[in-house]
Amino acid sequence: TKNTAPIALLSVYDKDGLLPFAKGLKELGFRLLGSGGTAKMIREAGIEIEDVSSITNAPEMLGGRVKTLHPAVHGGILSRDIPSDLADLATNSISPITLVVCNLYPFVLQTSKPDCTLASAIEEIDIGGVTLLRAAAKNHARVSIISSPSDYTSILDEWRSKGSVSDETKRGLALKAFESTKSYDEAIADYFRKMYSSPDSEKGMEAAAGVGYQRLGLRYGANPHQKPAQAFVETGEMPVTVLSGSPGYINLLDALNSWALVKELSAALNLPAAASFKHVSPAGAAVGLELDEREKKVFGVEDLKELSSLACAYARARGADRMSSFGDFIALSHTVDTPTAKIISREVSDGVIAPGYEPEALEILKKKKGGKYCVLQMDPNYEPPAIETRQVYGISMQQKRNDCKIDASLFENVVTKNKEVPKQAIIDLTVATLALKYTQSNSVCYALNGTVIGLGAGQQSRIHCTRLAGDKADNWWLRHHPRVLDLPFKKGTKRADKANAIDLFVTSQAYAAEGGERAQWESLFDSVPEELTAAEKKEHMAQLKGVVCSSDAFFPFPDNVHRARKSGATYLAAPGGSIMDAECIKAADEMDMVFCHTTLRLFHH
Ligand code: 93A
Repeated sequence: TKNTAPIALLSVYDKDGLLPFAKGLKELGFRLLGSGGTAKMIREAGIEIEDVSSITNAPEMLGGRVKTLHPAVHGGILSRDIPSDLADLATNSISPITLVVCNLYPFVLQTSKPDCTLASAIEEIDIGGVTLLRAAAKNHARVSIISSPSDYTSILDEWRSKGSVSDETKRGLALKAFESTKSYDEAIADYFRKMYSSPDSEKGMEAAAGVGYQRLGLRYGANPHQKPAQAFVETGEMPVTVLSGSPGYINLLDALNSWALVKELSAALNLPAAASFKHVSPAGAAVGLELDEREKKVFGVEDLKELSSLACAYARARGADRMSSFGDFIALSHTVDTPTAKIISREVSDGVIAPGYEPEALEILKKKKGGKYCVLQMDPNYEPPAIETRQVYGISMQQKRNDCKIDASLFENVVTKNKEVPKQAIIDLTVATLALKYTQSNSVCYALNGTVIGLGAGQQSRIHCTRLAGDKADNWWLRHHPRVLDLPFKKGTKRADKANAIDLFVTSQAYAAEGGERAQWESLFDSVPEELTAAEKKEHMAQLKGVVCSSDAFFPFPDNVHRARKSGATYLAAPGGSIMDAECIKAADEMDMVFCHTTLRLFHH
C-alpha cells in the first residue's frame, strides 16, 4: 500500500492539535512525512511517520536552516498531473505530495521581546516553511495546503466523507496560505526597515544604506498617548524630507493633503499657490495674485516692501480666516523665497511643506519656534499610486485615489439664464473647488480674487456648511471696513491678539462680553472703538459682490442659494442630482446668479 498511499507532509512550529490530526490522517490511509521536531513528536505519540530525509536522502543541516528545501519535496509538491511532469517525477524517483501541513517560525513573537537580538530575530526567519506554503498554494489545483490548526478538523471531516478535498476548499486554503506569507514578509520588512535605518539627525529621518529614506519616525499619533507612530513607504524612497523639526502624525496628514492641493491649484491656474491647513482641512488657500493697498492691510502685510507672487499667495491663504490659521501647517507650490519666509516667520505656525527653499528663506524658517519649526521638502515629481489603502479598526480599505482634474472645463455646464462667467470667476471657482477636494466633508467654500474667503468643513448638514462658510466670508469682508482698518490698537499688540480682537469687533461679540473678558478686549486699544452698527455693516456688506460659492455635493434645498447670495455670491458651482435642482436653479435665476452644474462630487475623508 505504501506506494499508492497519498502523501501528507507535516512541518509545523505551532504543534497545537497536531497529534489528533496526524492520527486522523494516518487512519485515512495517508503516508506521513515530517520535518525533525514534527516527526519526532508524532512518532513519540505512537503514530507511524517517516522523516523528510527518507525521501530527500539528505539530512537536516546547518542547525535546522535546511530541513525541507529539496527537489524531492518541492518536485513532489509542484508537479501537475501532466505527462511531462509525471515523467520528470519518474526519472527522479519522486512521489507526488497530496497534502502539506505547515505553519511558520514565530518571527513576530520573537521580535516583540524586549531583549531580542538581531541574530535571534534572523534565526526566526522561516525559509523552508514559506517555500512549502507558497509551493503548495501555487499548485492548489492538486495540493491542499493547511496553514492553520483551526482547519484540521474540517479537513479530516471532508476527507472522511468525500475521500478528497474539494477544489473550492483547496482554493480557500491556498488564499489563506498566501495571506499568511504576505503578513509574515511584511513583519520582516518592517523589522529591518527599523533595524537597518540609521537616524539622520540633520534630516530627522531614517535611511537604509543604498535604499534612501523610507521611514519617518513620528513623535506620536493623533494624540500623545498613541505611541509608537511612524510613516513609511513600502517601495521606493520617501518623497518627503525633513529639513528641520520633527513632524507629528497630524502634521504629516496636513502636509500631504495641503501639498496635493497647492500642486494641483498651481498647475490648474499657472500661478504660485499656497494653503494654510488645520486639522486636515484648509483654513485658507489662494493663488499669488497681487494685493492692492487695502488687501495688504487686511492680510496683515502692509509693512512688507517686497512681496513675491508666492508671498502674495501665502498672505492671502493666511489672511482668509486668521483665527483658524493660528498654528497652521503651510503648503507652498514653489521654492520658498525670503519674502514668503518673512511672512511665515512672524505668524504662529507649526510647519511648512514646499518643493524647495532658498538658502536665506531656510535659515529664517529654521530659527522659528526655537529651532523646532517643522520644515519639509517635497519631491515635486512624486506621483502617488493609483490605489490608496488605509486601515480603520483593523479593516483595510482600498479605493482609487481621487485623481480627477479640476480646471475651467468643469464649469462649462451653466444651468441658469445668466450664463456669463468672467475669467476671474473661473479662477475663483477653481480655487474654491480645489480647496473642497481636500476638505473634510461636507464642505462649502466661498472665494474671491483667487482667495478662499470662507470655508465650512466637516459639517453633517449642507446648509450648516453654507452658513458657516458664509459667516466666515462676511467676517472677512467686514475686516475690509475702514473702521476695522483704522482700529486704534496699542503699540506692540501681538498679531494673534489683534486677530482675535478684530473677530470680536466685527461680530459684535466684544459688546456682549462683560467683566474681565470685556476689560481684556478694551485693554488692547488706545481708545475703545464704538460698535459697528447694523446699518454700517449692512451698507458695507452690500459692496461684497462677484463672490463664487462651490459645494462638494449637490444643494439639497434652495436655502443654500439664498444664504450664498447674502455673502455676495454671484457664481455657484455644485453637482446636480438633487430632486430640488429645479428649485435651486429657480432661486438662482430670481437673483440673476450664474449656476454651474459640475457632475463631480468631491467628498473627502
Ligand atoms: O529554517 S527553515 O527555514 N529551513 C527549512 O528548510 C524548513 N522547512 C520547514 N525552517 C523550515 N521549516 C519550518 O520548520 C516550518 O515552517 C516549521 O515552522 C518548522 C518545523 O520544524 P520542526 O518540524 O523541526 O519542529
